[in-house]
Amino acid sequence: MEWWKERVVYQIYPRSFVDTNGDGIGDIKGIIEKLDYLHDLGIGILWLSPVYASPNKDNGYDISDYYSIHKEFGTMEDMDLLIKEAGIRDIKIIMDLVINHTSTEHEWFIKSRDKNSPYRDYYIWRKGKSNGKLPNNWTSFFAEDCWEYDEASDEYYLHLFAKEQADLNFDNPAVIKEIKDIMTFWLEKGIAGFRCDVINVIYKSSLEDGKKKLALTGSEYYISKEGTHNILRQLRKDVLSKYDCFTVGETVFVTPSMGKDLCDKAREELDMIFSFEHMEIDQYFVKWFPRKFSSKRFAETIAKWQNALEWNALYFENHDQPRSISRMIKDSKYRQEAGKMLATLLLSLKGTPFIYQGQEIGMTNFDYTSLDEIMDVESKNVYALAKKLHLPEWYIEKMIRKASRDNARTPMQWEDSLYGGFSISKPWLKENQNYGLINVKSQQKDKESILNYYKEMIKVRRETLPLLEGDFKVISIDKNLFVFERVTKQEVNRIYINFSNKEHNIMTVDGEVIIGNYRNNGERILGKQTLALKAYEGLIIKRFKTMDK
Ligand code: ISL
Ligand code: CA
Repeated sequence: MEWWKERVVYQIYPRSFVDTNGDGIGDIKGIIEKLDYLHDLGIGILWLSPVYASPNKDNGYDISDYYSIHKEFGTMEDMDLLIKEAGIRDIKIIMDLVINHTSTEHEWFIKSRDKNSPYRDYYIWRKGKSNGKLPNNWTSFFAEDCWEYDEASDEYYLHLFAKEQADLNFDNPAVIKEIKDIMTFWLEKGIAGFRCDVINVIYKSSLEDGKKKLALTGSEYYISKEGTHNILRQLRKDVLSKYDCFTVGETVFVTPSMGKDLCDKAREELDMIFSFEHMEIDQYFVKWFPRKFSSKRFAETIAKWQNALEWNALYFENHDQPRSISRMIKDSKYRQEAGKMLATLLLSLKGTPFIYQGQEIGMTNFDYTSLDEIMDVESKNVYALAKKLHLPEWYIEKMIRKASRDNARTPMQWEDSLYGGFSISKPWLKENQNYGLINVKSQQKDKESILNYYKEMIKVRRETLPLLEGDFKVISIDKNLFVFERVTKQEVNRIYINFSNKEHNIMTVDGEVIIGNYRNNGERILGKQTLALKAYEGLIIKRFKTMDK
């Protein structure tokens, strides 16, 4: 089995992880300081959200130099030391590869403003329509149109995200060559692969007007086009295949069949993908139209993707999503049990699990008191748009509280001291006030904590073959219960997940408890019997050989 299938990944959002020099911004030295913590947790791979030079219009997802480290995060020496120190602890590092766009402060873009520069064609420049309108009717991911006017040449450039993030032109072989060089540079430094940002939208097959939609008008011309597949195969063949590394693609609006085309082994494109369908359970079409979270739909969606792909990238949280406990758990009284239940589920599915910083202690959504405390560019654009549409203030506030990306970006809560131990100064984004209740230090001391459960569950996953490589099989999905199995020729593990704050009776199988948030490991359950699953219980039972089907 490939090493990237066996290991558990931990995503670091460097800005909010640990600040060592007191400027209120997390840094690379801070990550080095916590390597022992991560090793102890059982982490085998780190994914760093972008640490490259960037004017930070989108917190590093707007890169101005792929070959240097953001000053606020430290130096290239710090980065080299991080790779080395992680290696000593057998932790591999993957970088965020953001290539759909660069910052408009990238040297390429600055030069490309000149019509006669060879860099002009690195980006997508177009004349406006003859009636004075934009080159097309596309809308961006961040609640704006997709074109920005440049007076000097009387043309517009395309940006699918913020206007300071200009889309690269992947019809230009020189751009692909640049990307290969960037990848090689980092792989030579010893990193172990890439998380490829919005990778399934990089190639635009046409710039015609799109069919008008509630969001992302024009997306039929760039979601998972053949051009993207070609580029992925090239990057694989010419660069990635020469290293012991892997890729995980962030792929927006993919269906299972598109997903298969992007990461099926035989196609030699990506190794796995982050799909989004299970993150859309509590929304209508776009996240700004919330609906009730349904654990049944959640389980069905997970099962659908488990069955569709050979190997999934498993995640319930990242730097763009609300915190899973705030989002999926109705009864906050059970925060601890529910946090462990979610850990049981995440780490027993088939695929490579990704844990986002703070998830392992059950951090919750941002508890800001005023919209002025929100920093994210997406939230700000949505606010402006909602205002323009005359939506009432209370409704805008409600939308942002529920879906803002800042929910997951508040500083990591290390201990019960000022600013949660993240920094000695006021953090760049306000800390969640519940750091006294939820922090690493107190959970390390508490045997029953979510943190210690994650640690144990990671160990169990590593040591239990069916959880690593077994087939996935649904047993039942109903309103609150998700029951499935992981099956190898030698062993069957059955997983029970209770998504409600009530007890539920189930018929068990004959077996032994591997792990659970209420029961002792090794406890035996003999003979088929009724068992009352407790509120938010997660339980894995190893079935005995004398199996009653
Ligand atoms: O969170 C989202 C909007 O509600 C997503 O659509 C998100 O923008 C999308 O998943 C792309 O995300 C990635 O690329 C963006 C960056 O802002 C995100 O942080 C990154 O994860 C542009 O680079
Ligand atoms: Ca700092």
